[in-house]
Amino acid sequence: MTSPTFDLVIAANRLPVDKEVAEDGSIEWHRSPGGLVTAMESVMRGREAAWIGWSGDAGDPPEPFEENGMYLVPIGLSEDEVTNYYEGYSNDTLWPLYHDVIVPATFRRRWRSSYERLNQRFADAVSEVAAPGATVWLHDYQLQRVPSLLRAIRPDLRIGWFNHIPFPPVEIFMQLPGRETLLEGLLGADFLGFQVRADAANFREACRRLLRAPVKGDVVTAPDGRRVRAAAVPISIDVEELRELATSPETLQRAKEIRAEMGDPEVLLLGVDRLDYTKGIRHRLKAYGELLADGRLDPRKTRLVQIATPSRERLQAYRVLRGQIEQAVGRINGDHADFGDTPVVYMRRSFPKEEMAAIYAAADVALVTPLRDGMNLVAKEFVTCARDDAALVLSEFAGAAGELKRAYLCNPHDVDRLKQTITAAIDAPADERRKRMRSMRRAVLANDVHHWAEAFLASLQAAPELPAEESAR
Ligand code: GDG
Repeated sequence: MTSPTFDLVIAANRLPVDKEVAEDGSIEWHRSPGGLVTAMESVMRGREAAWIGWSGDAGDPPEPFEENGMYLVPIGLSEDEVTNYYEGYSNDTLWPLYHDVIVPATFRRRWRSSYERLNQRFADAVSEVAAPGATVWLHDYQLQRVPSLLRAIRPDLRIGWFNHIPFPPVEIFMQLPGRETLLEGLLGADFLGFQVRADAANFREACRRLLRAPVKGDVVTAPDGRRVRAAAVPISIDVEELRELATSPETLQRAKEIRAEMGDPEVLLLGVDRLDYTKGIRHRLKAYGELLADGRLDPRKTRLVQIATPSRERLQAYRVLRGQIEQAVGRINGDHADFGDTPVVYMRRSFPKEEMAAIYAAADVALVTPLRDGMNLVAKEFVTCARDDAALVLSEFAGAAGELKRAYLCNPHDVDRLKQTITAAIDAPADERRKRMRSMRRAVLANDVHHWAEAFLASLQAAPELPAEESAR
């Protein structure tokens, strides 16, 4: 049977749905939580589109199916491929390497060949459902070989790729065995989108240094002579939808209850992260623990709510990190808790989005302190949901710092300064915090997720030239 074909094809490591097995054994698919799915929905609305991705289980993939008006094509991964392509090369080689080697990157030759095989499988699957001349939007570090593998079989396609994570400086990228292969893989695209300008510049510099590719402005000339544009298109959130949720009477009521359940603290600090070593959770806890020990914060009147969503739990680095975080939480509470007063409220699970909005609305100060982060959507979500006089402490190493310039910016490696920044945010006059919050809200509104998606597609259509709107600026 031949498959239907589409003018827009999206490929990402994961499908936009999660599998759930009902009590009677039947399979149901539910829309995955998370920004990418929301973002892409706005692009796909009213268009016929296909999405290629892994279902999340090892074994034979289910047949393609339709869900929510979208044609979904599952890619199968064997147990070995989950270990080698996904946990190995993607999450234990590329992820640490692209995040400033916060933990050392592991290099294994068999991971690399598995990555190549999977990227070929994705390219074949895209080719199968792409109509002649279709637009293809590839996502993220798991699929860096797909652009050139796809172009080799389908030169008619317009191919774009967006990187959700940072692209490292060439001195770090150079450590990667077979590094040229990835660069050549990406240069199969027409347009490459990055979170911030520095990432795009790092990529172009890597091409110049390691492939001797000519670079002019944003444009790299690939070894086959094609011109490929690499530029920043910062991702965002659905501001309108989230704002509506955050300002609903139910959410505001729930925000009050959350504070009351914690004994109406004077200062409610908040951290929301995947449990990942890039997020700086340990540094944040260290700073908070010291502020309590120094007597700068009163453990009876202060709470830090830390939500840590479980992530990549089979990888050693993540298991070690979890132990370290839980030890730090235990130590802080052991030193400072009292009956009814628990200075750190640590929750290692995820919450429905309604509850998340209420938690954002309840907090006084959000601590978004990653050691390195492509963008960090939590920062933008907080700004959208928070009270007018709440404050955001934000790491300079998050892509979001480029847009949220009025946050209380910090270097999370510098624990003393981090402590000062946290207390500055807590102590600032409400008026000052309001001014900053207004300015950050404007910044988030000016670039919401719809704007992001349109900007990416416009750049892809216009590549290698600038899209008309941008060149007019
Ligand atoms: C990668 C890049 C880039 C978290 N806990 C819960 C929950 N979340 C949601 C947040 C937010 C998302 O997960 C996390 O997004 P981040 O941007 O903070 O981080 P990564 O997962 O590392 O994402 C990052 C992003 O891709 C997009 O390009 O910004 O730099 O690393 O939306 O709200 N959502 C719900 N319950 C939870 O408990 N419902």
